[in-house]
Amino acid sequence: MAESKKSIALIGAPLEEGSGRRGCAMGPAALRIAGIDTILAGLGHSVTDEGDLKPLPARDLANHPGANNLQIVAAVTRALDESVHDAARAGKFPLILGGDHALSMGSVSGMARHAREQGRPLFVLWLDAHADFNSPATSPSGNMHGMPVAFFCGEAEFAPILDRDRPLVDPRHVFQVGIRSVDDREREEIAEHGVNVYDMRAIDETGMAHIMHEIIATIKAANGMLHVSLDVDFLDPELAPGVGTTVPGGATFREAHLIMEMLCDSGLVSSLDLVELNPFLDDRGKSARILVELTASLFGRRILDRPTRSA
Ligand code: Z70
Ligand code: MN
Ligand code: MN
Ligand code: MN
Repeated sequence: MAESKKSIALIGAPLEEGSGRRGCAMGPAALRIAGIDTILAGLGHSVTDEGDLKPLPARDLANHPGANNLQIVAAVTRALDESVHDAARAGKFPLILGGDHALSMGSVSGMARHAREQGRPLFVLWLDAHADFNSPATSPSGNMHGMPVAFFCGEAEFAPILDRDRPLVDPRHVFQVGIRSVDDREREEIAEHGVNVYDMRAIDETGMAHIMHEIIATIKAANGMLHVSLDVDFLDPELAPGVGTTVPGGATFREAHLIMEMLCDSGLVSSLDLVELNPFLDDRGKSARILVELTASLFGRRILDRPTRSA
């Protein structure tokens, strides 16, 4: 039972240029209005809101025909890499309020740098309907929110965005859960790089608890740190309609809640992204509120004051 009180840094990343439509830039505001700071403070954590990122223009980069808004996404990546790394080094838990999923290029790179300095491997839990393993060369859309996993798993094409040793994260340390919309080239790339994928079929056949036990045991055995990246479309669209790319057959509230409770008990999680929330498409704040509920469960809110039977 890891019942530790944390120092949490909220970092707003109102990026929407990585997706094909507007609206995600309002995500950080919606999460704040839904009360993310007060619910975490109410659980006994110390919460500091760092406000929204102020990226510097990436003037060194040219536009790229296969990567829409590359300069904007690169600027946010560099700024978030710094903010997340600074917060983690100061002993804080970086909680990134998104913003579209391209922002994970920056949050994961910042945590990868921190983990390396700590001499521990970084693992990534990717909760998403999509694999997000396209690159400028393979993407059918050019939208960079479909590329962050390829970015940190080492595709060389991304090197001009952030000058780092690649891969930033060992692809075998990436666990994708809830995947149900994968492009043809992504399917090949994921297999080639050895990413661990638990698609919806795996969840239905073996159950979420079994999958999470397996993932948690692997990370514990390696003394790893865990970054969690939660895309709103991981959830079923009936539950969370406030997202640009709804894909039917998503996770239920019970499955998502169980993940958060098991992660909380594991004590492994060091950072979190809440991404793809599009308040313009939401139903009276429903999706923002669900993200806040799930975050509260990750940070120790419990229904009964006892460990789960399986723990
Ligand atoms: C598609 C692409 C995507 C999120 C949509 C979709 C990618 N694979 N990712 N919504 N979060 O355009 O690359
Ligand atoms: Mn995504
Ligand atoms: Mn997605
Ligand atoms: Mn490749």
